[in-house]
Amino acid sequence: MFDETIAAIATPLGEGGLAVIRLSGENAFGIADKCFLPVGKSSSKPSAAPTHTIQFGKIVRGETVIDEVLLAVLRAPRTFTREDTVEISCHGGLLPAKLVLDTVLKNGARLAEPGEFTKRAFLNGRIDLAQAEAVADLIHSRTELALIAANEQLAGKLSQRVNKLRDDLMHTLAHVEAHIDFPDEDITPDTKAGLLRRLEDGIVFMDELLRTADEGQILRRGIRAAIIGRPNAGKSSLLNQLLGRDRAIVSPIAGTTRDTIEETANIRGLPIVFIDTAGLRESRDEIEIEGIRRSRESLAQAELILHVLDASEPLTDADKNYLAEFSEKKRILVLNKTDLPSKLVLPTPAGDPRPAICNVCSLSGQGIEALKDTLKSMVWAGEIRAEMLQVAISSRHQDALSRARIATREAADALRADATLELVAMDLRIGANAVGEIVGKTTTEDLLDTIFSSFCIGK
Ligand SMILES: Nc1nc2c(ncn2[C@@H]2O[C@H](COP(=O)(O)OP(=O)(O)O)[C@@H](O)[C@H]2O)c(=O)[nH]1
Ligand SMILES: [Mg+2]
Repeated sequence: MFDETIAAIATPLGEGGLAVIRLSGENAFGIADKCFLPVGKSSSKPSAAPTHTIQFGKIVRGETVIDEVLLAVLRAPRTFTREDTVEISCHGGLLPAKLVLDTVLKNGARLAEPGEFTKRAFLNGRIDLAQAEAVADLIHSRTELALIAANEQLAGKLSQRVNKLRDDLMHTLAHVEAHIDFPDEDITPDTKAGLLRRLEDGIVFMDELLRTADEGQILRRGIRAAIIGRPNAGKSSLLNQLLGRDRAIVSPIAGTTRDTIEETANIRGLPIVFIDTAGLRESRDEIEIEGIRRSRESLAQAELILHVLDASEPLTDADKNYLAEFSEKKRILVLNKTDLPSKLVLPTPAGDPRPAICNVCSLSGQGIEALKDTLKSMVWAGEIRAEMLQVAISSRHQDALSRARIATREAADALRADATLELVAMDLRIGANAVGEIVGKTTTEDLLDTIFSSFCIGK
């Protein structure tokens, strides 16, 4: 389908045991032939090798040997891109990988753009758009649950549902259009009822998919949880406990944390981005003031607040201010320093929703497991069900589905009100197109660019 043969380093840049250079396109074997020298009796030049075999040899540039490599020969169409593909495993230093890439480029390949291999897999019809996105989700997944969800989407679980939805809409559209073509035949009440039922079923189905958007968001992006509280309450100690390692500096000197620290932890399978904020107290110190400004900023974006209170001291005005200020947010009051005698008396918790309360000792880690359970249940209501992971939609899917839902609703209302069938048909077409965007049946070049440019080079 494409004239150009593309190439890229598919492994991360840096030093490692191996690096892989990938080539895909019509001329992949021709290019490989020019720079690969088979070594040993059982090796042959790429164009002569059977498909799905590995050849041992050297990458050469004229007389110069660049590296000793293993070269995989993969013939179309049983490849990731559905094109002839060569994968060269060379030594993992930055220079060998770069020189091998350089050599194949000099022999006629073009450097691949980010995500171009996956884009070709999509354009050549091997995977649809939702599956292509799942490849990126898989690479970026930060917890096992996110990985399972990405694999389900890659296997086509979401696509199957979306295709069925689109087929149903197209079917109804065809029916309506048939009546437009034969205006003498009115739609019988029975037919109309049948069409309406199908549209309402479609809307219910869209709602079911739309309900998975929060989970999809959590799995892909994580939940942002800000750790707040007055200086020395133990915020940084708590962050370190949640991460299971010393990330933030802990010290008895108030104002130690000046910058906001962000780290993702795997909490019961969910990626949660914890943000250790500088205390929000008034300050004259310029650096601290900037820290406080940033804290305020990340607080505005946080979906969840962990308010740390020092339980070994009575409530201060600063504590009270925090309690009042964040009463609208979803939050957990973390009563820290339970190893010391308790002096804290909490006022009857105000606000809605009521904050959850957890007792912890951030020095020993006592109570942290219970805090993780609370976090998990606040972030993800109910059990993590397998079918949820099958379809958890992304914000792009959510946007397309929401538009499809509006159009389908309007089509149904128009049909019910006996509006002209052209109007019904128009709404149905909008709806079907919006659904089609999810799997890439209807796309624009812009949309594809946006999606694939977020991929890494070599994928
Ligand atoms: N006894 C006791 N001390 C703690 C506990 N958590 C933190 N600290 C101490 O409280 C001080 C302030 O802790 P830090 O995490 O830096 O607080 P931050 O200013 O809120 O980030 C440090 O000296 C910690 O060792 C705890 O659970 N028990
Ligand atoms: Mg701190």
